Amino acid sequence: MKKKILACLLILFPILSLGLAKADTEKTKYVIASDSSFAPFVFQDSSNQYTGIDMDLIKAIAEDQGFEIEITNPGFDAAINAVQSGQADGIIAGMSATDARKETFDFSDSYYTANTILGVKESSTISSYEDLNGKTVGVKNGTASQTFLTENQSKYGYKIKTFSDAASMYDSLNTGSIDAVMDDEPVIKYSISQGQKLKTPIAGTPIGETAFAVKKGSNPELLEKFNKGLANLKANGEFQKILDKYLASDSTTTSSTADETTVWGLLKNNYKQLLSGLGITLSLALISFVIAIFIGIIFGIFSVSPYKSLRLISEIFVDVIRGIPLMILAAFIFWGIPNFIESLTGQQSPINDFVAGTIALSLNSAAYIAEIVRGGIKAVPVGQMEASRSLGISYGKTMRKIVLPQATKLMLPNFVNQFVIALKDTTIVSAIGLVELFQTGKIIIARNYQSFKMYAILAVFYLVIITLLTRLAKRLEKRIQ
Ligand code: ASN
Repeated sequence: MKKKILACLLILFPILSLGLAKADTEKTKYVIASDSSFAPFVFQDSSNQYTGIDMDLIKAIAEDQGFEIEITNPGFDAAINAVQSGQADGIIAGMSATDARKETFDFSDSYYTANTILGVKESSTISSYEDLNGKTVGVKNGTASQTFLTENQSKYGYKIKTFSDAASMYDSLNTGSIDAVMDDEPVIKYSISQGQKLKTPIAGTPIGETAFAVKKGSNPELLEKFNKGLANLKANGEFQKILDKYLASDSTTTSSTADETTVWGLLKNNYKQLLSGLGITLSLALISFVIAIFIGIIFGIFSVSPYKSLRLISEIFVDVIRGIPLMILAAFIFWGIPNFIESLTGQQSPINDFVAGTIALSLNSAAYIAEIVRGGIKAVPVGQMEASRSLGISYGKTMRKIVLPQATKLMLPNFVNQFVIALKDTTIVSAIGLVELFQTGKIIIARNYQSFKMYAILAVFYLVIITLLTRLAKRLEKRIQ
């Protein structure tokens, strides 16, 4: 067993460490993580740009204090993870400075005070927490609202359903699969002002001051700059202007446009974003598949090797990778490993989300390809190997010249199949915040709540791409055969 674990680490470590970037000690630019949809704090405007109080505020502070920022919007839970694992230097996402969070984050001075509040459909009869008995309340994972719900669950007897993003939560409320949602008061009120048919029957509960945060003990200078910048913006009136822009009753900022209610409108308004998501999806699938073929063939050949140790290595690789769900593998590589390295070395070692996604997909496909290769080689009658060896031809040469050419023909259809699976699996790695096609769709839905039409568009996109690529692969296959 010990041998197995050691061999497994030996296989995985060099592959995983490939994508790890060296941490910068001297920072010239800060990566700031945020929510993907939390209007009016952060949301996409009609031209698909992230905007909102938090976006304007951090940009104004960066300008005031003379530092550069790169903003990522993977969603609240993912943004929290990003800061904890060193992928990002700070988080600004309408985040409440709760006591529990103060254990792991250092917070800036407050720039807002928000309550958590219950939102129900306009037609709902729920008018008190007692009415929630037996009902299901939706909440975003990792939020202060979730803590509030968990703490009061036994008192009121509701069920809690957690969501990774606001779009799926509000969609579930609209479709009736949950009875209520718990979210920040300005957020629910803003969506009502944007035409969402919701109401807030119970007064909100304070959950803490809204503030910018860094990982406890990291980037103290960034926190200091934030505080100084905030004070300056408050003094010169800029901060109030930002608040008024999004919160004043005559505010003109909206998170959706009128013509996003038709399929044509959705396509017209979002085609650039969708194509860029598609580009990421295709790159992820293609690059990871090429790497997977390479690794898969090596392990596949190992699995039929006359040497026991090689067979063992291959067996461990296939068992370990096939035994871990892809989403966990991606999360482990993206958040887990940098976090582990930091705890060992004290140095932040963030890994790029595309690299992490590619490694996860490559390893996953490689395990299946190794099995395809093993099956293909095994399907070539053993007599051929024996006959060749009895003629004095070496094992390697027999493999290359006699067994592999025949096995390859048998494997080709399975390779095509595996590629289609890999392409579909790219949607799973969106969990680490990678904005591929599926995540792009979810971000668009978070803005306009057109889930039926948007998911239908996504389904057609995947269907067309997979059909085209399968046809192409079949043609290639015929040619090779
Ligand atoms: N207000 C939420 C929290 O602090 C943040 C969010 O949902 N973006 O948990």
